[in-house]
Amino acid sequence: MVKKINHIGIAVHSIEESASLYRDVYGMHDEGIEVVEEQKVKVAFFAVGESRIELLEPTSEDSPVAKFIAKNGPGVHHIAYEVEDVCAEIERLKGEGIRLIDDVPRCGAHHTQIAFLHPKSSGGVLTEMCQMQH
Ligand code: CMX
Repeated sequence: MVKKINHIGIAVHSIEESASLYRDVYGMHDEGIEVVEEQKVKVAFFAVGESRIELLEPTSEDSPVAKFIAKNGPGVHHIAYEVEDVCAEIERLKGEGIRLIDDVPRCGAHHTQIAFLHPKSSGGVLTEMCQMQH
């Protein structure tokens, strides 16, 4: 079952241009930038209590985030819930009849294992389950 909100993903054209709103205006702690090759995104994390805002900048035109921005413009892209065991969560969700994008977990930012649910199966909200690797 879900433990807490790990992060909220926000699609941006440019992390460089967007970061100052979160860092300087909102005063959030900047946790640095990482490229997640597998997801074709560059991500920047800003801490908010136990959770984070994750800015997502596409690294190629066929990135899911590039497609999202082309269709909707920049904005809230997904919500990520933290779980203890992402493989068990995938099986549990399948049993509930939920459509998964990832049947097997893949690598996310900050040493996480992640699996996305299809937004058509999660009330129009792209939803990620993520497991921290200890
Ligand atoms: N939130 C809500 N709905 C979304 C969405 C999003 N972020 N992205 C796409 N959709 C909707 C589209 O609006 C579309 O709906 P309609 O059929 O009503 O028009 C439908 O899902 C299909 O979207 P599409 O634009 O045709 O794009 P694809 O089918 O090629 O891909 C999706 C959609 C969700 C399967 C794909 O974007 C995906 O696999 N996403 C998960 C991976 C991802 O986003 N990775 C980046 C994050 C990295 C990280 O956090 O580490």
